[in-house]
Amino acid sequence: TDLPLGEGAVVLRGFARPLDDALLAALGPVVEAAPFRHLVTPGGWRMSVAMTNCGRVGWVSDRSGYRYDRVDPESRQRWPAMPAVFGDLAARAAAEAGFADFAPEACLINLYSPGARLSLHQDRDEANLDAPIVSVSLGLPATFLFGGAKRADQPRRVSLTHGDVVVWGGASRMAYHGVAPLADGVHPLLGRRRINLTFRKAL
Ligand code: MD5
Ligand code: FE
Repeated sequence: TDLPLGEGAVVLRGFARPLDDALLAALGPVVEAAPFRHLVTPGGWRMSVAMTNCGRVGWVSDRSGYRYDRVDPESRQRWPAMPAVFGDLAARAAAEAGFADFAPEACLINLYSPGARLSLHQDRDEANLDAPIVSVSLGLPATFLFGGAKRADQPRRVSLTHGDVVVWGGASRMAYHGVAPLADGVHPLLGRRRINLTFRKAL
């Protein structure tokens, strides 16, 4: 059941569900090599969402700005490789939404604990803005805030639950968006957590 969210965004409800065990198994060694950490924004705020990355480059933020970096600033090593099960899922989801040959270099992994939120922003640190972004929701449900081309556009509230995959293409690629503070709860597989995998053509 693919439902267009509008403006080029397609929700694939439960698309990742059959792979949830495999995704979590692959995530283990990734977070062992590159643990979740709370990044600091250029303005000096500690993000409530904890992040890590896998793939050829990873998204990082610090006092100097946002960037994609080949190296994890914590370990000073390259980010862990993107597990095949991650890349394959992202490519299949993109193809389902009409984007052939989606080969993301970057997978940002966002960890939400109860209360964690992502304020309204655009994703514009990527060199390639024509490619879609694919996001995979796991664990506790989140209220996603889907805005428009301008920050002032009133966002729509969309519930994203375990296994949902969204392909953000077309006009939605540059839409303002965020995540409302995560409501507490317990997910059978992930406990009191939401994990979002965000796949991007960054280079
Ligand atoms: C999340 N992460 O749920 C989201 C999933 C981020 C971020 O926003 O920057 O790490 S990606 C959602 C997204 C990407 C590009 C466009 C749009 C949404 N959109 O048009 O709403 O942790
Ligand atoms: Fe974003």
